[in-house]
Amino acid sequence: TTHYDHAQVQEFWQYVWERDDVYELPADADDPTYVLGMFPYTSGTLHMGHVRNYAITDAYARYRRMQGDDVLHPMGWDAFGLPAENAAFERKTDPESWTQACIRRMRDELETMGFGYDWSREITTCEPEYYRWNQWFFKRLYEEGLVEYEGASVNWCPDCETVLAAAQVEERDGERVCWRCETPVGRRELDQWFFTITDYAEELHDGLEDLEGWPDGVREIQRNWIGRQEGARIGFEVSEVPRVRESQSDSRSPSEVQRTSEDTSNGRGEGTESRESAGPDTDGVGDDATSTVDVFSTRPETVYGATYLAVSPGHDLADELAAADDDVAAYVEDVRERDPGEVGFSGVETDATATHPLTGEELPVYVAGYVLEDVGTGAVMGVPAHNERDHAFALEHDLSIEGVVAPKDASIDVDLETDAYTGEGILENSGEYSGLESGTARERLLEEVAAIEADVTYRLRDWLISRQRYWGTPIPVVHCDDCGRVPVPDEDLPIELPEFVRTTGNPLDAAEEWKQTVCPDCGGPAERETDTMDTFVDSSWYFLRFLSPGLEDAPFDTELTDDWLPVDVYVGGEEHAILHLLYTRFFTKALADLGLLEQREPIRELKSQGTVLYDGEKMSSSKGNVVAPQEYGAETTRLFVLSAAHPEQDFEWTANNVRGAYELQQTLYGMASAFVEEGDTRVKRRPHDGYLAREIDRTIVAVTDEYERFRFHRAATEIRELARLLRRYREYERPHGEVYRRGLLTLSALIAPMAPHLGEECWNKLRGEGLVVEADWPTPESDVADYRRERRLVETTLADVRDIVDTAAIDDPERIDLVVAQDWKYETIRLLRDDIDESIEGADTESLVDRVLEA
Ligand code: ANZ
Ligand code: ZN
Repeated sequence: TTHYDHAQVQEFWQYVWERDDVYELPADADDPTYVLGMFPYTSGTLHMGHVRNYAITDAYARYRRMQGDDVLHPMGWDAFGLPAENAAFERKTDPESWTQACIRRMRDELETMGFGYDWSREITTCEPEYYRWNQWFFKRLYEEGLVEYEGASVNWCPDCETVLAAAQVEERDGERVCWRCETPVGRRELDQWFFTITDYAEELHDGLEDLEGWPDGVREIQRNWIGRQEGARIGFEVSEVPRVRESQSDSRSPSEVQRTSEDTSNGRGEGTESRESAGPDTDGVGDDATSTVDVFSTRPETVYGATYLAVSPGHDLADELAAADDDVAAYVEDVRERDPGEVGFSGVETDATATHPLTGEELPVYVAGYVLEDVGTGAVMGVPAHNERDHAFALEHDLSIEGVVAPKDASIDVDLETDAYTGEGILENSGEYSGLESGTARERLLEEVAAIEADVTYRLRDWLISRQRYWGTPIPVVHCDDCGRVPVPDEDLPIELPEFVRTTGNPLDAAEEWKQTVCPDCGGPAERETDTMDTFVDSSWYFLRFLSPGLEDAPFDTELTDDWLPVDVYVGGEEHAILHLLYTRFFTKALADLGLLEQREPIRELKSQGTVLYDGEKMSSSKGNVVAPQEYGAETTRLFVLSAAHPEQDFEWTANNVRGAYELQQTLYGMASAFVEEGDTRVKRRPHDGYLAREIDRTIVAVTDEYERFRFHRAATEIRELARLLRRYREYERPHGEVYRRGLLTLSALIAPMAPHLGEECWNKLRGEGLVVEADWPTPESDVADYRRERRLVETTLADVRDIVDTAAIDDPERIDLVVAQDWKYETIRLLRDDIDESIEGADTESLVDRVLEA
């Protein structure tokens, strides 16, 4: 039969592959090629985005395997997270059962698509064997000083009932919304756990430069997110800081007091400078009447234009001033509960004054909501003349505006009463620096003034990992009245989740029995931390676990990671540019500093795959425009998603294009079947068999090149062309048995990475034994080093012949057909080409055509 019955063919080969363990990494592999697709979130069913993602990694993994590499191509489940909790709530089940059901279904779907994974390495993040290592890492990071616990004004999603990391808040139509449910996000004041990713801001930024295997777009997004800014730190003496009353410090818990003396002005420091040196000198607060407040500025040369100092409501100075001044206290409290959008240019003047480091002038000190707690030092010098936000603040609070930079070009109109002038120019009203260009003044100020020091800050915030939800990794800490926060000893890990209870709020809070425990330090009563970890912790290191998934006494085998990392090729959706891909870089670096890894970057080559569209919109269940992957059979779907476009481009799902993929399968299958059944071949060689043989070689070289570059769509085009050529050859005459068979076998092998069932079926028909997944990648028989040049030659020759035919105005359509349509005669024509060229001028064209035809 010549009809390709995909269901039957799929089932059969999937059975054989599994029986023969063809995707299992050989035990003696010493440096396998690591091909990884971002593991799926266990949402319930596979969608077209997954299929595209995994078709890409699978095609590449299969290609590398046929090239002789040992290939590590594993799969697992990103199984923690809020959707499971919500689904469990709605369906009156529990997250565990729901998630396991999702996994069963999705694993089935992946297998139906014929993706070749080493299932012996499957990992599931919601299982204690996995998440115990999240707890273990938490403890190592904690010991290394990379974990902080602190009160912060944080993003809160009222719908998900949990806080969100900065990177999980998205801007949509000018509103700040939850990345998951798109609900507008509010603020909450809460004690939370953070990983201090900002300690790595510099390395995360600078390392992007060397990630040559990453798309420029992703690197740019990360660069912007990290937001490196060069500038200066300027110290202002602040005086008349009222004494902190004794009762104030008594009311704090010991841990809070300790934190204040350790931390920076802005709570969580930004940038690379040590925390201790940042912000006001808090030593002895309450005793001294003065302290230094550092501000960060990108334009230190405007320092003579500073007319006030402003600190954020979260700044330590704001705390101190609030303790003595009810107005300040009221403002701070009010503004920290408000959404950032509502804060505007509100502020409150304080009793303190700041001394200008150059003029000695006394400047008013404000607490102002527009000064952000975790940007720079959390304090600014207000330069209303040259900074738009300061200008707006000055207008609102009636502060003076003093111009110190004039545009070089005198024709530029500057009216500082209405607008700030933010450009560069010539300094004025700036003491000995007046008359200098801004750039020069900046350099000299940095050199000459002790209070002004070159500095770099980053926009990056620390990673808030606390979630007030059940379905995640319990944070391995207990709260003891006497000892404070105490990490759970390693030997008590994992701390497993208690049974799920349906309740509003955080189910862990309601799990009284689980919550009540004893303090590992003093043995007294203590409560477990009820926050769980952001699920992005799980995905930050899963690629390491795949190397030694069953390991019981360590998260991974360091001997293997040293040899096998980084991941050679990682493929996933472009939406992960910051969240997952930044966290995973951070984790790798932190683990390297813990001495657990040699590598400092996890991924050598990254491919971010584009979106599958339907009627111009992203295909997604929320839009109701989903084509189920199973609708067309594995082969058609895989071939189509790979041949439609370059992996990084979006493409449109249309029935018409899908048909193209379907027909290619039918053609190949039909040709292989007919060849085997009819056996009508020729033994004696004819000249054009040589051409065909070379076209087969040329296609091998071309397709190999395209696979190397992930251009599956172009590989498919080459395959299609060779198939067409073979078919025409077959239609025209009895084919040469050996050449034609090699052509068909080559096609089966070349298409196998993209359409493995079809490849297997044809290969089996033609050879009767062996598996194409385990076959060697085809190699050319002849030397086709410069196949492109040859191709061009053939094409121009064809064009010449067309010209000849045209000018000859031959009206015998059959003859014309013969000349222009029989591609396989190119070679013969090419041999004649020099002849034709020589005699073409003024020659009898009709006789030329005759000569061509005779040949
Ligand atoms: C004084 C100054 C004068 C500044 C001037 C700019 C221009 P942009 O402007 O986006 O590049 N800044 C520093 N820390 C801040 C904080 N915690 N919250 C809000 N604003 C803060 O960002 C750099 C500028 O943002 C800094 O340089 C500072 O204002 C302000 F003519 O300092 B500038
Ligand atoms: Zn939400």
